[in-house]
Amino acid sequence: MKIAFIEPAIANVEPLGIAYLAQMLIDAGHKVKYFESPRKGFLERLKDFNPDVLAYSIATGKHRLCRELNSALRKKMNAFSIFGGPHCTFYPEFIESDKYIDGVCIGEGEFAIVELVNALEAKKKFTNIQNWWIRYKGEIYKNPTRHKFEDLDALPYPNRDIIYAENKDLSKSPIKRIMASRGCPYNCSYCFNQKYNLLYKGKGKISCHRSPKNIVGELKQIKKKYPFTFLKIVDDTFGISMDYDEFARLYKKEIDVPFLCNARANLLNESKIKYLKEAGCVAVTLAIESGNEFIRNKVLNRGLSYEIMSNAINLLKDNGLRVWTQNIIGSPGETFEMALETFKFNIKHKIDFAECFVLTPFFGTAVYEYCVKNNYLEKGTDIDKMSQSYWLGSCIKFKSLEEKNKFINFHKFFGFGVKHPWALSIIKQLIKLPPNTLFVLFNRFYDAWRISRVIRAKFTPLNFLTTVKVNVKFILSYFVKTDKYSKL
Ligand code: B12
Ligand code: SF4
Repeated sequence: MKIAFIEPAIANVEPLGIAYLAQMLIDAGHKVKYFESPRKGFLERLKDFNPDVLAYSIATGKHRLCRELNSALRKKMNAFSIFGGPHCTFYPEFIESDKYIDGVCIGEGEFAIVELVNALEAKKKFTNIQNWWIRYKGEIYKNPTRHKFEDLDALPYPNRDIIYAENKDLSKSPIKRIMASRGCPYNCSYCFNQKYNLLYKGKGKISCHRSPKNIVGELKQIKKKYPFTFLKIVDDTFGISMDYDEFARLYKKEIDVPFLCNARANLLNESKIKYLKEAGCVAVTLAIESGNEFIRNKVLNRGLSYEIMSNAINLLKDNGLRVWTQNIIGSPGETFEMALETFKFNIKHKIDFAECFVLTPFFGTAVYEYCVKNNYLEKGTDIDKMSQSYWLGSCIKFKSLEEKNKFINFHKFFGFGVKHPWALSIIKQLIKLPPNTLFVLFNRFYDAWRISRVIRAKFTPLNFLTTVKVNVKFILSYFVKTDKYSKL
């Protein structure tokens, strides 16, 4: 069968989920192509390929664009439309929102997609396949999830060729990304892992790690075809159950490219940090989320004390690693003074880059339930209106519109203010203005520049221009109106 994976925007990073599924389908004998819809000749190229299946990978927010695009396409072609990714895992009821959605995959997709496409090809019954909610002849069939696939080393490497064939800028990017593990055992209230773990309760290990040999094997393959000078390991919490010693040795010997990874403060210790450093790690992303104890541990359920976070940062810095923190403002019940505690925590610890998000209570998360229970959601909030971004707005109720705007604006100057604390009095005046595009652009470009300072990847002038181009297009994609596909 022919499967077309479709992205409604120009991707600024490789969609790894799609790349994993693509290789599984190719190994099962199917033809796979990847298309980005804003590209020239999108519709003609898609029609030429003549797909049997249209497939979309969606996070909440992006689901609207994909649904509109899919229904515009289905009015022009006969195909079976399937969707997967975090939005479907959180909210499989998405299938009910449009008659052109034929299947929604919950959780891991590798084996589920192959089983479905094989059944479609063989014209066999396909309404009873695990992980799928299927629409067929006016009925919706809801199937349970299968056992989690734990042996990640047994999966084929994700297929980047199909992604880079469509998005040449990504293939040339000096930064590449991999996923070394899946799953996280913590229960932070705003994160999808909590729901994911409930979904897979009794169906396999929560956290699965690839072996260092397998990770390095993939990187060697990428290096040969698509050379890179910097690596981002995008795992939620890198190395939870990894042999650090072996990873450091193999990575240094075979790859030797500087990298960045995410860590959790309570899991770091002197020995792990030494191994990371030895391997070539130059910076670590550490989620602080809130400097206020109540918001951090009662609302966001982080389970981290001030001391643990502080010690981890000091350890990283003492070992010469740069620290990139992640922070959340605008949590339910947070006052501006509480948000300032987060800001000051970052200043006190001289953080290299303080990334900030405005809390988005994704449907299905514990913080969403907390908001509903305590009446913190704006009237009219529903999953279809939820923003794709963590930074353009908020559906949390604040004591006034002015207060809400203050948070939205403070987010735009957070990273800058942490690096330049003298600017706080000016920032306090600026954030009284209505939120505007200028502030958004300032934030996006300042943050991009800070990130470049933290990772210090080697860019040729061409690399640099390409990266700027890719990111500008990505930022613009947030402003895309869904009705644009009616013109297709
Ligand atoms: C790297 C990453 C990014 C990267 C790249 C995203 C990408 N397109 O690949 C960047 C930085 C760009 C990014 C941006 C965002 N991200 Co992000 N991101 C991640 C992260 C850390 C890893 C994603 C990944 O590569 N996973 C590895 C692959 C193998 O897993 P996967 O994509 O889930 O795919 C598997 C299944 O979901 C399924 N599947 C996926 N697609 C499909 C499609 C079909 C047809 C089928 C059958 C199955 C299927 O099968 C795959 C293999 O098992 C996840 C957390 C996580 N642990 O997954 C968050 C995560 C996906 N991101 C999230 C969010 C919210 C965002 C943003 C909205 C944030 C923002 N405002 O900027 C944007 C939106 C991006 C977009 N337009 O979709 C949320 C999604 C929550 C939700 N309800 O949707 C997550 C889950 C983190 C969280 N907060 O809990 N993200
Ligand atoms: S530690 Fe990070 S990845 Fe794990 S549950 Fe918390 S927010 Fe999610």
